[in-house]
Parts: sequence; structure tokens; C-alpha cells
Amino acid sequence: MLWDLFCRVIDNFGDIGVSWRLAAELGRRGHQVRLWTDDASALAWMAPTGAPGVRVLQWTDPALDSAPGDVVVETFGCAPPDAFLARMAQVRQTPVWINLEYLSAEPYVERSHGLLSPQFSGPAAGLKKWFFYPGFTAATGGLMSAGALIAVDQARAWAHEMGWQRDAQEQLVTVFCYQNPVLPALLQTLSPQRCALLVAPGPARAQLQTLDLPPGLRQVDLPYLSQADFDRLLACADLNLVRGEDSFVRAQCCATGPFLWQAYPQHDGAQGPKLEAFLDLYLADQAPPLATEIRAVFRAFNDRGSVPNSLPGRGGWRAVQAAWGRKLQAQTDLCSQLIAFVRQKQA
Ligand code: TRH
Repeated sequence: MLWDLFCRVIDNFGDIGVSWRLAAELGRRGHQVRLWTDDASALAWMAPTGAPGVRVLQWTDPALDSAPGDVVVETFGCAPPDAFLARMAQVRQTPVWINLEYLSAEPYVERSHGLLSPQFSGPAAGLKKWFFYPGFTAATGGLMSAGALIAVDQARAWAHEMGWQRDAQEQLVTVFCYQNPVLPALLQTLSPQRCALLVAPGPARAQLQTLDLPPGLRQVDLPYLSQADFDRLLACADLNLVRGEDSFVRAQCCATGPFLWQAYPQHDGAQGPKLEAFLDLYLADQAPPLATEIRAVFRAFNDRGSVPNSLPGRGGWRAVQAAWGRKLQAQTDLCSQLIAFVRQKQA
């Protein structure tokens, strides 16, 4: 099938990161993809070699004069250009139009996944748009990376080759979060263990530059990595500090080490319920005290409580992560679900 994927970059890297993952995965499965974006700059390092079947095109308003493909996906409600919508309404075989929504574990996701939004006015009048929600349960659209687990040994060997790990005893902690007030306290809980902090470019690195690292910790500043290498980075780590949407998913699907997630901070505090809903699912099968300890440290990392004196025991935390990982692996991945959804709507 020919897919038109629309991506507007609002901030950071998640918008283009998620869109690229989907485009590349569709291409890998033999589909043709036109990825329309208003800012492709991050793809220079995220996807330096491109992907088979995927063409990246500049989003223009009004849209370039091209006939719509079989499927139109707007990521995160980004609203394709009016002229393109008008063309979708005119062609004989109307494309299946999907709004790929943000990831959340909140209950509204199961209620809203797959719902229809008929268009009554404007250039798209008469068209149908379908909501497609990623998620963590069987009643949602699933996760892009379910089934993408990377072998730890290989990832470790790679990190060693890159010169990031001095020896096998040194712990690896990746740091890819937003500016975070509890980061200094969290680093104290790692000390005096020997840890290499593998720090991605961005606000957390800028913050670390202002701190004196506690004993045992050293900082390794990373370059921007391709998405494939970014996944290996997560797979090699003993602990991943991740954020937003895509790195959050990859830390769960590619890696076996524990992670802490900093939800995207929003002015209305919407990240609070989002975090709690995720923890409810993640820890559903776990008993106290471990479940309570893990919840506390996730909350602290989101500035919703103080950082405990020590992190949850690594053995127990790893086991929680492994059990969760197995659950996610058993789910049908997002791309397969999306293709099946489209075929059903075409029938
Ligand atoms: O960058 P993020 O914070 O993205 C966001 C945005 O804020 C977005 O507006 C919001 O909608 C979304 O979160 C919820 O974090 P995220 O989602 O983890 O995206 C980062 C992407 O960058 C991901 O695809 C991985 C990629 N990446 C690399 O490929 N290599 C790198 O070296 C780094 C640092 C990141």
C-alpha cells in the first residue's frame, strides 16, 4: 500500500521519532511511505541511511499537488493541509484516514481506540477519520516496538568498543530526560557504586554540567545516535533514565534493565495521572514492598515526592521489568495492528 504520513514537529524529537519508526517499519514490510514533515532536520542523525520504501517530503501549505495514497496517517492530530484533505475527498477510492494518537495508559485509551470521527464540514466534509491509540493492553493499538528485544551481551560489547564502559564491573546508566530537579538526589543514591553516566545531548546534560558528581560516578557525553544505536544504548544499560514517548517505549521493549520515566511535563499537570495510570499497569502483578518502592522512585523522578535513600533492589527490579517485558512481547505490535485495521476499513 502507499501511505501518506504527516508529522508536525512541535518540540523535541518525539514527533519525528515516532513518525520515523512507523515509516521505517512500514517500509520494512514492503509498503511505500511518503513522510511529510515540516522539520526533517533530526533525521540527519536519527536515520542517516534512510529506510527502504520511505521518502521524506517537505510539508508545504498549500500541499504539493500529489494524489493521496491508500492510507493517510496524521500523527498526534497534526491536521494535514486543507488542499490535501480536499483531494482526499475528491478521489474515487477514498484513503483510510487515521489519527495516530499519543501513548497513554489511562482508561480513556481503551474507550477511544478505533472510534470514528465523521467530518461534516470544511475541506474534508464527507470523509471518515479513525482514532488509533497506542497502548499497553489488548484493547488498544499496542506498541511500535513490541518484539524488538536486543541481546544484552551484544549491546554491552558495543558499548565497550565505543569506549563508554571501562570494565565489566562498571554500571552503565543512560541519561535522556528533561531538566529534572531531583537528578542530583538520584545520583547520590547511585554513589559510591562505580557508574558511567551515558548522557545524551539536551537539557539533562546541561544540568549535569552545573553539578559536582558524587564519588564513583563519571560522565560520558554521547553524540546524537541513530535510532538503531539509541536502542542498543538502552539495551546495554543497567538503568535507563528516559522521557516522553518513544524512548519510554524502547526502554520497555528493547532493554532488560530497569528504567525510570520522566513524563513530558505539561502546564496543566496532565503528566501526573498519566504516570499513575502507567504505574498501575506496570506494577499490577507486584506486591509491596517492592511495588511501593518502585512507585515511589518513579514519582520522585517526576517531582511528585522525595527521592528515597536507596533505589529498589536491582534483582527484584530487573525481575519486575522482565515480567512486564514478557507481557508486552505477547501483545501484537502497533504496526501489525494498524495494517490489519486499515485492511478492515478498506473491505
Ligand atoms: O524528545 P522527546 O521529549 O519527545 C517528545 C516530545 O516532547 C513530543 O512533543 C511529545 O509529543 C512526546 O515526547 C510525548 O522524547 P521521546 O519521545 O523519547 O523522543 C526522542 C526520540 O529521539 C526517540 O525517537 C529516540 C530519538 N533519539 C535518537 O534516535 N538518538 C539520540 O541520540 C537521542 C538522544 C534520541
